[in-house]
Amino acid sequence: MTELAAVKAALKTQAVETPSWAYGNSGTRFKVFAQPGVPRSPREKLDDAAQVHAHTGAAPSVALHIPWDRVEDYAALAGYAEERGLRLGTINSNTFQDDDYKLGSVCHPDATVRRKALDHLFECVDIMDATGSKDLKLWFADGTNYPGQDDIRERQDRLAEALAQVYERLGDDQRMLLEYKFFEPAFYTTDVPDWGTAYAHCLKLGPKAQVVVDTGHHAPGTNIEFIVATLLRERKLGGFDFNSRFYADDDLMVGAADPFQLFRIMYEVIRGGGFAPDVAFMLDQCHNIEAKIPAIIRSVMNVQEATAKALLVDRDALAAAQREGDVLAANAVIMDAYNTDVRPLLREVREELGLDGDPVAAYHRSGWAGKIAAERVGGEQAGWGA
Ligand code: LRH
Ligand code: MN
Ligand code: MN
Repeated sequence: MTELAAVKAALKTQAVETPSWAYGNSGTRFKVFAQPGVPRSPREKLDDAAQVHAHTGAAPSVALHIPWDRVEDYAALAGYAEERGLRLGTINSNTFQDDDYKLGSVCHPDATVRRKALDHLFECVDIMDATGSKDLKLWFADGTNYPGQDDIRERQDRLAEALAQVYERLGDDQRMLLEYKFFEPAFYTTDVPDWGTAYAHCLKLGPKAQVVVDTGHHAPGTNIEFIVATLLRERKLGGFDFNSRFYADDDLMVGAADPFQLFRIMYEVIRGGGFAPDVAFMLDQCHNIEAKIPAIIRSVMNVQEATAKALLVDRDALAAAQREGDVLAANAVIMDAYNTDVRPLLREVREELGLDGDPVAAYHRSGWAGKIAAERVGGEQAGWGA
């Protein structure tokens, strides 16, 4: 196989999971701008996700968020997804929207609240059993706002206890992905603020516990690719929540704010052997002002473009320059790959898969946007937090 054929073959295997909540209405705490045609149910979210997959060929699974996607029969929902060429992916737990969770969930000082949170996590594993989902994503809004509010160390003990119980409940082919975030909604301490804390918990728990890197969850200037390289080296990188940020947890389209950073991350993924099914590439985004379905298509394409550039890095030339200590030559190898226009290559890849070379244009031509705007009138529109 020529080198270019190998790059194309790798690109054809890439799958990016899209989040159910990205299809629904979302906004900031200031305003949610409703859009016409937004899904009114988990099934309609899957209908939209099927459009993204149909035009990209690279988004075969959809992450659910419980309770936002609560349904009576999860196995039936999985069947509905399958009929549309999709599968249900990661189950995201939600222990942050009840009044009971004001002081935390699994780290709460009161054992009854901790129990309630734990029961929710068990329910999420039950849902995974019904849907065939492999991954449980855990993000906790737990933390404190004021020094002295609670005991930092004891909160870690409570967290460890809850995680251990969930770990016990996992089946052989199920994993838990622990997501960190340095602040928000808590502002003084966060109980899982960084990759080190997540890693320490996952290491104790065992191989089914892995760290998930949400690219929007770091302090400005953080070298995320270094974290990725380290976690992969320790076999503890479970996956990504991709999005991009200018300020804090902006949840904007991945690769929009800093495509160079996304490329650097993807290079470390490939370098570390993470371009494999056990590292989950997921989006965690909200499309507050832009049309949602084409924005998700664009996001998938942005991941593909960063990946194509990372695959094009001349690893032999890079290694040679690094061995010789030729700083400029090594950097030039990286920049040459980054500066390559990979859009024609990706167009070819899509056409070889029988798809339109331009997924956004194909979506606009399909008439889907007009169809859902006409059909989905009335009823509650699903959204972030609905
Ligand atoms: C937290 C987070 C986490 C949640 C999602 C809605 O900021 O990134 O992944 O589940 O947002
Ligand atoms: Mn996330
Ligand atoms: Mn987030």
